[in-house]
Amino acid sequence: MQGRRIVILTGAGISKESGLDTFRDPDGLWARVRIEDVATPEAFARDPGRVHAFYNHRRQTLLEPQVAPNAAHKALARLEADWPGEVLLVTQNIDDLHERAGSKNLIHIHGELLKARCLVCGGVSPWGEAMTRDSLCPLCGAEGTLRVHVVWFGEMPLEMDRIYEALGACDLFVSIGTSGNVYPAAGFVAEVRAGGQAHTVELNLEPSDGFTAFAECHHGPATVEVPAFVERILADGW
Ligand code: BV8
Repeated sequence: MQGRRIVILTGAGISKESGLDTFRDPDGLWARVRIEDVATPEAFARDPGRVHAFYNHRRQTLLEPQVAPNAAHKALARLEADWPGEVLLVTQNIDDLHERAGSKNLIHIHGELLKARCLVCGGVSPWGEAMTRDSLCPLCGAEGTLRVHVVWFGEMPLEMDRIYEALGACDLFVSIGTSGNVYPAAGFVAEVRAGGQAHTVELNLEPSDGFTAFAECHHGPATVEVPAFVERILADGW
């Protein structure tokens, strides 16, 4: 088992039991608002106030005291700490629950809710309060030029080169809490399989749209399936 490399992809399902909404569950975010109205550059250009309100509400929820990392987030941080090889965690989530659980080798492919990006200086800053059209950039002082630092539909996801390099070199790929709807992340398992040597696992509440692409699947809540899976591979590998 020495040195083998693991890549983990997580989606909104891993944060559900921490009290954060998913997107495509019956009670999810996209059941209440349309992607076209709040999660595209066109929506922001058309009605920035509406987009700010959508992310301000999610930021406020994330910062509530009862929203905390759950046993699945903590198990992944333990895996990174205890596994003898590299563990890279690629999350589609814009919350900070993986960081708060202790994960360090982490990529937010779709950005981060607790950061602001300035359209004038391009700088990215920590941002924990409501963002409005009057907000000032902490770096250049410009007014009304901030957007939340997330990747909207039609925008380039972050750190793709580093991710594809890790997918091509890994020995185990684990997909957790994602419906397999959004690309390019939904295509990562095919990328790994094209390399030929890695084992692929899905841990999800129910079979995702892409579950047949995985060599091994365990369906149930992340707080049950992820700790059990981490325990098993730390003890016996795969
Ligand atoms: C791109 C950030 C080019 C914001 C998000 C037209 C124009 C342009 C692009 C496209 C187009 N048509 C299609 C595309 C591609 C598009 C796409 O895939 N669209 C889909 C809808 C078809 N993709 C893009 O636009 C991407 N950019 O293509 O640029 C490119 C291409 C290749 C390489 C380089 C460049 C950008 C996509 C990013 C959009 N931003 N989020 C925000 O958060 O508001 S995406 C959004 O969906 C979230 O990030 C989320 O993470 C992501 C995926 O959703 P999931 O995480 O899977 O959540 P979901 O609710 O769907 O599923 C939850 C799962 O958990 C379920 O399966 C459920 O069963 C499970 N679950 C629930 N409870 C539990 C659980 N599991 C375990 N335990 C539980 N307790």
